[in-house]
Amino acid sequence: MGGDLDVVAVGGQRARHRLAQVVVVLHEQDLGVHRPANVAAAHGCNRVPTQRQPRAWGPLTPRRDSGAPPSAKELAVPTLSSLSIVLPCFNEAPNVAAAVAEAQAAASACASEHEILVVDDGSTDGTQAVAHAIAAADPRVRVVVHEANRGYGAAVRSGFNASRGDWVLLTDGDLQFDLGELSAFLEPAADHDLVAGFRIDRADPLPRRMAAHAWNRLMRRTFGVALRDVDCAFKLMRGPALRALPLESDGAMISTELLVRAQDAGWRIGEVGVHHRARTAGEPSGGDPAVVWRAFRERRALMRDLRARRAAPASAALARPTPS
Ligand SMILES: Nc1nc2c(ncn2[C@@H]2O[C@H](COP(=O)(O)OP(=O)(O)O)[C@@H](O)[C@H]2O)c(=O)[nH]1
Ligand SMILES: [Mg+2]
Repeated sequence: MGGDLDVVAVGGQRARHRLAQVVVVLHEQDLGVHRPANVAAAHGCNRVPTQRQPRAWGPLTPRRDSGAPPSAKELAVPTLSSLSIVLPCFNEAPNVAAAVAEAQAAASACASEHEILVVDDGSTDGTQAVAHAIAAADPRVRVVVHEANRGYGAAVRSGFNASRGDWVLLTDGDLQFDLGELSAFLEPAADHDLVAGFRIDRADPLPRRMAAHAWNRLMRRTFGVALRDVDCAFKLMRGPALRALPLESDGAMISTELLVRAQDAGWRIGEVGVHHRARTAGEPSGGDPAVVWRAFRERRALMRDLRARRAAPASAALARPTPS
């Protein structure tokens, strides 16, 4: 498919008989993204062709009666060679130990080798001390420290830079995802470079969900991001290619930037439906006005940067990932 963006989306819906996930296939012409002509449209008149609804072609991975996701072994899918799980944390002292434990369990089930990277983004609630205590007892856990808070994007980038795995899973340190669902990402990972989660039942208040809906639409129109849940913090990516991406955002814009640069580099991108839990401890700040304002500022910066890069000679383009 040289140079194509062949997006396979593995979706999920809470059906009456528990979850029955569906696999859908989109083709580049459905998405209207990634081609220079569309890029020009995105920046010239601020819109790209509208994404058509994905087409379903079959059921996949029903959940067990217990409601727990099936393991990689039950699904009979190959595990990953090595996996780094990146957990950005800002004031997550009540959550970080359980988040690491859940990440360990998911990584052990889905990868031959793994490491867990806790990125403490200048927390003031003792997150760092908890993380260091866990790391002292387990060499597979590493702590990356920002002395002062630098923002979600900066924390994500520090985690990516420190990672060493053939694969990297980005998720949050606040326990809002069921990392057992990583098993559903393994099959699409075989022929994709990035498998992104999308939240089936987002457990956030209505105003937050409405804002997210508007933001997703804006990201689609501005950048041609062809995914339905841009900010979902459940993304599995090929490590070497990820570490070569020139990411710059320090705030929440990092999620869009990651997807746009991956699309531009010709990554094959898929989607998997994941469940979302309400936060039970700590404070969410993803919807804070300062975070949103920073994201809009970084959106403008990303538009400028993309315009310059896309006008540069083709030799400056990033190499497409090579399957490991
Ligand atoms: N919002 C925010 N989150 C950060 C920051 N640095 C790291 N994080 C982590 O990023 C994840 C998502 O943050 P959260 O406030 O839960 O965002 P939300 O789920 O979108 O409301 C959590 O694990 C945070 O601890 C930061 O500066 N701001
Ligand atoms: Mg959260």
